[in-house]
Amino acid sequence: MAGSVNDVVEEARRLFRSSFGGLDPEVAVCAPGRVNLIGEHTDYNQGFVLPMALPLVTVMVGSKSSDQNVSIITLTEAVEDPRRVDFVLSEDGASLSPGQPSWANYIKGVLHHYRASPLPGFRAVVASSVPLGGGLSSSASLEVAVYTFLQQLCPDDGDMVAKALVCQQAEHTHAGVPCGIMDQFVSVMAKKDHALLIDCRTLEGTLVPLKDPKLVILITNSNVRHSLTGSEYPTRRRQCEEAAAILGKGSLREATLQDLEGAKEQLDSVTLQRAHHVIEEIERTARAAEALKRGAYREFGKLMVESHNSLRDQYEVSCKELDELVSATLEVEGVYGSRMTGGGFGGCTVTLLEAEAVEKTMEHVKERYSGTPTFYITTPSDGARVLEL
Ligand code: GAF
Repeated sequence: MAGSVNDVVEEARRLFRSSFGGLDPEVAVCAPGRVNLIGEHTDYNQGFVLPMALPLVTVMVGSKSSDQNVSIITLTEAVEDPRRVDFVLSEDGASLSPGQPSWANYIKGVLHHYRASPLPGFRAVVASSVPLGGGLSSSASLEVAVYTFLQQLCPDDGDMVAKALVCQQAEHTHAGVPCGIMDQFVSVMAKKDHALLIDCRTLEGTLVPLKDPKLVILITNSNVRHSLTGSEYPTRRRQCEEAAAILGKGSLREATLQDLEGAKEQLDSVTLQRAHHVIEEIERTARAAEALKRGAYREFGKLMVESHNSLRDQYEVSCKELDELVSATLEVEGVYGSRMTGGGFGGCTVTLLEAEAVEKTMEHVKERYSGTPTFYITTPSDGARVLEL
């Protein structure tokens, strides 16, 4: 995978030195992006999700300053200018309101909701190997990296669930995305060689071993992002809440297909479809985690395909490019399963396959896909951590 953690740190460190008077940063942290193996659009319905952290990370290096001044430079490609922001931490928090450039809002959001005080000023450089807008949680990895950085400057009580919740809150208030908890939770809690089954109702994570030299997890980036993303996500969330309310449930996690059948007359056909996906996907994810524990890859792969089809037909968050990638991938022998991953409308697919089949799968997909794919052969990695300098 392109850009090891060390490479990203070195790049950030060089820029820190050249931008801030030649001094070395005192703190370095990183937080990973994620790929979700199964359990899509279930987190904000209190259901199960099964993501794993990637070796792709957002890095933050920096040092405390003796005043309240904050200066942050980003090395992340494809964000809008300016690449540097400077502000003063004020008592009333005014400097932490969202504004331009938008990449800084994720950082301001975490500063705003941080769980300890008083926060000192600091200088920092942010750099990332997580592709921006690729559906691999570049934003959650930034939020969690910022929180981990602040923990070194002004320690909190170390509660990891609270940390994930603050990062989610930052995304809600400062990026305007009403996301669930999956991305931030896995970026905080993940462990190398494991996927993480998250119960989004109790906020408990269960590690599921995922290390087998005969197995590969392949991410394929469609390299498209449809502009629907912004409006469609909150719409889906609202439809789910409406369905749960009509069914008289606190969330769709509490609902069954029989409940849905019984309330058919009160639900419009679209809301019915959305709820159908969520109820089945929650159950499918629990079954998939069991299958993975048993090493039943074929069974797991079948559930991945069912998940994709349901996201395409019932939840309607796939797109032609993702469908093309999944279909082409499934044509290759040795592929257990493949599906879109993340919010949808572009971004990536995730595929579980025999290690021996990787080369021919990538060749085949390159040939069949109408766009230009990018591949990542990936392994489950650790969550956010402090790095030695
Ligand atoms: C995005 C959100 F940020 C997650 O919380 C989750 O809802 C996902 O879409 C869909 O499963 O990544």
